[in-house]
Amino acid sequence: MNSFEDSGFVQIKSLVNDDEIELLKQAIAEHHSLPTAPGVRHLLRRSPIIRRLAKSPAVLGIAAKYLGANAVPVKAIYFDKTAAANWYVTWHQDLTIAVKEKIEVAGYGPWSMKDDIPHVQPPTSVLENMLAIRIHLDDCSAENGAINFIAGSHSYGKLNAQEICEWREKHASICCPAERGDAIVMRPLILHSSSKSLNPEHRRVLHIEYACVELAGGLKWNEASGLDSVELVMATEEEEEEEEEEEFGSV
Ligand SMILES: O=C(O)CCC(=O)C(=O)O
Repeated sequence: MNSFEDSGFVQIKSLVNDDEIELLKQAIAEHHSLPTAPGVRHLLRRSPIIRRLAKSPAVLGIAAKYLGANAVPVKAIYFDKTAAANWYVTWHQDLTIAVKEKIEVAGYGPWSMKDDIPHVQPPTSVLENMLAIRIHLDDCSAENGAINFIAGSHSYGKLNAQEICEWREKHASICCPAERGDAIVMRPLILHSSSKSLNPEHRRVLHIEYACVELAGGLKWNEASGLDSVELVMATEEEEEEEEEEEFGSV
């Protein structure tokens, strides 16, 4: 099971270089002041540098390769596992998306709130038209909580607890260590988990989600005003963006 479409994940070596990683770390640090906080949400809105990276030819090109030319970044979140913030992530699929405003629409639910932003489970067809690119800002071995996947599990829609148990019993999992600068591309519906980190090193990951479909009934992706209007989200910070464009030129 070698292709991304079959397995549901693929690793890309050396997507981001050392200079770019330093820039990303600085950009994230501006929003991550509490060492006990496991991460930062909504980084497309918060950071022009992250937006720039998400829309850069190298990174957006990967999303476009699998989702088509309509692929746009819809969410970016950063997390780290350290001695102060360390956790085990049980086997699950990524089923929720962040939207601008709660609107009851058939096929969308249940709803929840995270960081005061409405989140909802969209229909399977939306999740099937998404992927995430996880960019590693540190080396990440099995000991510091590398992500595990069950290959092929993304092709069976939303799985209930019983089905997840069956997948775990019948299929081997694959641990995906990564080096600093590597990326792992994954479908949100793939079963994945990760262990607590067993060493005190940082294990920083920037997780950027992409989609190639509009949402139904007037719902809007929280971090993009619409599939073809990501630029509008950025318009108020255009000048800031222009300054930083130079710095991220090669990504
Ligand atoms: O990076 C990890 O430890 C797992 C993250 C995860 O489970 C997720 O993004 O849904």
